[in-house]
Amino acid sequence: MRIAIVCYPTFGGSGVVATELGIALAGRGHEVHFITYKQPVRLELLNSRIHFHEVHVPEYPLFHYQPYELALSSKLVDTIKLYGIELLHVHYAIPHAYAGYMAKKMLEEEGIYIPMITTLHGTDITLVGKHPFYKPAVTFSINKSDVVTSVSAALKEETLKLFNIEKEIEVIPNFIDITNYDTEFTDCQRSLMAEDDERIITHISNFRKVKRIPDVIRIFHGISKEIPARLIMVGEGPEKEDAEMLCDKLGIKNKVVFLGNSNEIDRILCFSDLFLLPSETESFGLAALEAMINRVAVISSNTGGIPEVNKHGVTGFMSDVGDIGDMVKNALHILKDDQVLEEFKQNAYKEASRFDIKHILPLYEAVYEKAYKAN
Ligand code: GMT
Repeated sequence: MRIAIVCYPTFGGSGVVATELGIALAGRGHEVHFITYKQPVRLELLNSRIHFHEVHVPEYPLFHYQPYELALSSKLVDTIKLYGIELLHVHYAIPHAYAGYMAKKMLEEEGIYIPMITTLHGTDITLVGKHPFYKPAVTFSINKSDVVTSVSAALKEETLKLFNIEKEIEVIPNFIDITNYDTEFTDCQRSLMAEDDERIITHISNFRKVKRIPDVIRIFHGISKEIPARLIMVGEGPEKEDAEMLCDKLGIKNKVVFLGNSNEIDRILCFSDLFLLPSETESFGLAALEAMINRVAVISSNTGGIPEVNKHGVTGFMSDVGDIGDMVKNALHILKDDQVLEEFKQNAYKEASRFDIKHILPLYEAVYEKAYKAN
């Protein structure tokens, strides 16, 4: 099949999932066209079945806001026609489903019918999408999609609760490719980051409010009062500066390293013992899954889709949002004993393998097939 994928090309989970999905689809013989404003961060183009088309938005001084949706829908129309694309898969409802629907309608005027799959990722529903300024457009574009998928059962429930949805929503969880982790890294350079007797705790996110970054720092503070430990913070975002200041205030500056954005998170996770994800809300928690497949135990909140990924008492522990004391207690239970830690690490890997791409890719191919036939 010739498939167009629209996503955010940045470090967010939705872009990562869309990119990895496209690469895997190309591996199965499909021709995949990424259409977005920048080359997605995890996209390597050394494959004749993967194409990238950049959306340009000309700057015009009269416009206070440059019309990206307009440029995207025009680019979709042109690319779909030029390459004979048969199916459009948009990741993240805002504004991709909206622009996709416009493209679909424009193409219909020319006798070209193309099915559109919309995948909901979380913040397009739980944070941004439900805002009254966006809600009518989001509801409309979800209902006008040919197939709607959501990355967790929790996100599906939330969508049905918040919006007036007439469409069936299919749950297709996020995934990882287990073949990349069959064997443990041999060049895992733990000594670069910590002393032998220190536990390594990691957090990876885009440092937005929803991630509760101060909780991450305070959980680590609690842990480091009891055992030797280091915290590695990976990512960039609006909460980063305050987090650096909080580390200074708590006197743990020399135990915390802020690495910024990284394309090599597996290299960091391979020597991590524990992953912290105390988010306010999380539709799935792809970062936790990536930690788990790297044999890292997870301490998280119990919100949204996280319970579908992190198994309480098995791969880590979950606590109520903001219950820092409970998170510290659980982290210490895992970290204080080598044998307990090893058990959690192995469980994390085993549970993560349920989300191997070989189980998930056929689910996407099945919805593509269904949408294509129904069109
Ligand atoms: O979590 C973020 O801030 C990024 C956001 C995104 O849209 O890229 O992530 C959402 O989608 C990911 C991939 O499906 C999920 O794993 C994240 O849980 C979800 N984030 C939230 O719901 C806050």
